[in-house]
Formats: sequence, structure tokens, C-alpha cells
Amino acid sequence: MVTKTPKYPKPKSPQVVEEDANGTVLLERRTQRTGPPSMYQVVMLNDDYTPMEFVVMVIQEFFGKDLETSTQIMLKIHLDGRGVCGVYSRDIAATKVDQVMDAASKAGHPLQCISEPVEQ
Ligand code: TYC
Repeated sequence: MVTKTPKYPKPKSPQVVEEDANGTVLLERRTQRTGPPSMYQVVMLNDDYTPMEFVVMVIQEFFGKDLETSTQIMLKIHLDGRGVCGVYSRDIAATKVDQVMDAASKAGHPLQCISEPVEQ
């Protein structure tokens, strides 16, 4: 099979072409966004029952934060209702959520954790 190489370069991003009433052609360059977002944040939610020490331990163990950082994140969740524990690819974020939820339910705590796409 013969494949021809195009003689002109492909546009770097799609262009929207419009023509106004005077016949003027308008080109607009837009950044191409296809596919799902690439990074996800793991967000822990506050509740009234999970002990603070347990939350700090979970953040240290599953998100690799030191004691001081984990304590700060826990206090932010306690005060604001939610806090980001880490940012990962979609699969790793989902695994972190599973690990946290599993550890919490085994310990009998209602701690909740979710993952969500990072706002771009
Ligand atoms: N609010 C809980 C308490 O006062 C502590 C807590 C912090 C619970 C963070 C969950 O994600 C959480 N014991």
C-alpha cells in the first residue's frame, strides 16, 4: 500500500473558522482537550466520630506524609469539612481510596474518602 506524506504541517491545535457579515474570516486557536482528566485528588471528609489520631495515622501510612503534615491535613479536614491528602493518576487514587475505606471499616470508624479530577 502506498502512503503519501502530507506536504503541509498539521495545525498544532484545532481552529474554529467563522466568517462574519463582511466576509472577514475569523480564526480562533483552542487548546485540544480529549480524554479523561489525567490527575485525581484523594479527598478525605470530616465526620464527628473518627478519632483524630486515627486520621493522622491513615494519612501518614497511605499518603506518605510526616507526622506534622498529617496533623495539619487532619486539622484542615476537621475545620473545613474536607481536605486533599494527595494527587495521583486515576488508578492509584482509586487504590488509595480503597485502602483508606478498608482500614476505617476494619477499625469500626465511619471515615469517608473520595477521589475527584483535579480542576485544570
Ligand atoms: N472530626 C473528628 C473528631 O473531632 C476528627 C476527624 C478529622 C474525622 C478528619 C475525620 O477526615 C476526618 N474526632
